[in-house]
Amino acid sequence: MREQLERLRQDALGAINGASGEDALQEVRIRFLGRKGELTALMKGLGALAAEERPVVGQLVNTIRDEIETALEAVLAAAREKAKDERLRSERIDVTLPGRRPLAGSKHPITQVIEEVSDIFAGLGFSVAEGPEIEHDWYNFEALNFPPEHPARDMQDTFFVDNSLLLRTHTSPVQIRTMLKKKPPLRIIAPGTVYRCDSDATHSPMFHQIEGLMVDKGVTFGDLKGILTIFTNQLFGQKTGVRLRPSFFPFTEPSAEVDIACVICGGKGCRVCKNSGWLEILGAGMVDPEVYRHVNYDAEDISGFAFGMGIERIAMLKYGISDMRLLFENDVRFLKQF
Ligand code: 2NL
Repeated sequence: MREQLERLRQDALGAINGASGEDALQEVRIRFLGRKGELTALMKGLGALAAEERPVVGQLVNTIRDEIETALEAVLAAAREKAKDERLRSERIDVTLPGRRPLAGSKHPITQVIEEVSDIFAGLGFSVAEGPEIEHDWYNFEALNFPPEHPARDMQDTFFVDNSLLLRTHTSPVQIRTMLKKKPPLRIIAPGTVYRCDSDATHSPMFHQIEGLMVDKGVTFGDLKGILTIFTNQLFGQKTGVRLRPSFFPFTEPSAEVDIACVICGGKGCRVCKNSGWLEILGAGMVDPEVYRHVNYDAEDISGFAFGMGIERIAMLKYGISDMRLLFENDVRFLKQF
């Protein structure tokens, strides 16, 4: 019996040292110490021993069980530790690696110009006004003193929805609506989308405009020139030259076209300014008394100026874009440059 116990001890310790991994060690435990294990089987032979031998061998069984148990625990703990180390190594995160940047969008250059122009005029006391893109003929043409047979009212130039509804051809109707709602003094700009029946390399049927309007007692052409000079200097740089040329619009009298010294050649003459040294960027003028009559303002009491500019043209000049169609294709490779 002692010999059998000694052999079992050797077998168990050998099996423990030869087992790799937790599962294999649990199997060793069951094989030797389990209820149907080898040590339990040997203990059944205790009864056959002489009475004086029994406690001695019993003691030996206990010692061997403890020894196997201790060896198992030690190897098991080492196996668990090793498994944990491997898991930590495989799951390790290098916190010094640069993070992955999420793809960020950017504002469309048209939106950027609208915001920049709006910010400049906000600094001059103007607030932003908005209105519908489908307009009544009266707000788009009649109130602005377009004569009934003016070519702009033609089907060839304007998208009509029906006899009297149309897609606004400028943002002036926003200012008409504002004047009908509010009394002077008034300082507003009206940015927005406008539509004209025109489509080629330099004209899009949908484009963007910002118009402005200032009405108060005693507003003069000098105020017009002063405000628009401050504006162009802020948008294109403090040293940008500005000039006014006489012009005509149905809704202003007198009217002027505002040029800036060419941003490309500085006034020497180049392809962009067609060798003139100047770029036209604004139309402006003193609001015609006929317009005041339509919105029930007293032209004897107040005066004011208005102006309008095309955003696409300003965006092209500011960012050096050579083809307007790039602004409408929405190719991300183009847009992400701004
Ligand atoms: C241009 C010229 C202009 C206006 C727009 C305006 C509006 C009202 C009354 C009088 Cl409600 N005038 N707007 C005035 C002068 C010029 O735009 O070249 N736009 C692209």
